Amino acid sequence: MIKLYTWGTPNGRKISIMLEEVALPYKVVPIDISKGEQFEPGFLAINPNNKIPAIIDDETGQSFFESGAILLYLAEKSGQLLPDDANDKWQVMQWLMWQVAGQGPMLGQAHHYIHFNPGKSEYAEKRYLLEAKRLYGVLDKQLEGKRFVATDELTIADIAVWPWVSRYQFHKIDMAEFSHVLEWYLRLAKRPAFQAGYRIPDANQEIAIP
Ligand SMILES: N[C@@H](CCC(=O)N[C@@H](CS)C(=O)NCC(=O)O)C(=O)O
Repeated sequence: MIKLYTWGTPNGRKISIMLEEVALPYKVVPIDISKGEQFEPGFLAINPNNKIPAIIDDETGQSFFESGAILLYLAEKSGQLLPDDANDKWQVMQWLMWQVAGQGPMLGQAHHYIHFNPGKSEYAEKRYLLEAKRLYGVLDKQLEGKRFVATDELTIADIAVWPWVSRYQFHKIDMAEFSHVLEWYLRLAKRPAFQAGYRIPDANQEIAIP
């Protein structure tokens, strides 16, 4: 059994969607980051970086933090969503790193300045809006003529990128401008595992549809 420490945010949803896709049994432990539960000592023992998501694998007693590392761990454990073929595997790694080092952090900053604190810094709003558009442009080009981000099949790269795109309204992206991203986003939104994983830990959350 995997214990998943999470909240209803893009990084948290990466892992609940992954667990649903690979059908590994898991138990959800909600960590309400709006109440500061990520700073409690019990959670610090699991993630010294005080952020969700984190997991404990009851089979081994090991705990892991950082969504990219957790996706890799679960792919290896389940034998799914990370191809064996070296070329394909490194395509997945490349787009996974693009997500964890670029798309996620930049869109996260866009949310802070554009969605949660508009009017605080004109410079930051412009900077992160421009960067969000640039990143959508990169993803749109990558998805042209392709069904999935990294290879011909669904992989952990899609699972990493999609939950951040699902917050397109927070970073004020008009999805109509990125038709390949839009087609991919809507297609994955129909998958039962994406729908179930999106509703963790709050069953009332609905996927935004442009
Ligand atoms: N690099 C980390 C980022 C995790 C992260 O930023 N989590 C956010 C929610 S999406 C969080 O826990 N925020 C609480 C805080 O910053 O105090 C990962 O990919 O797991």
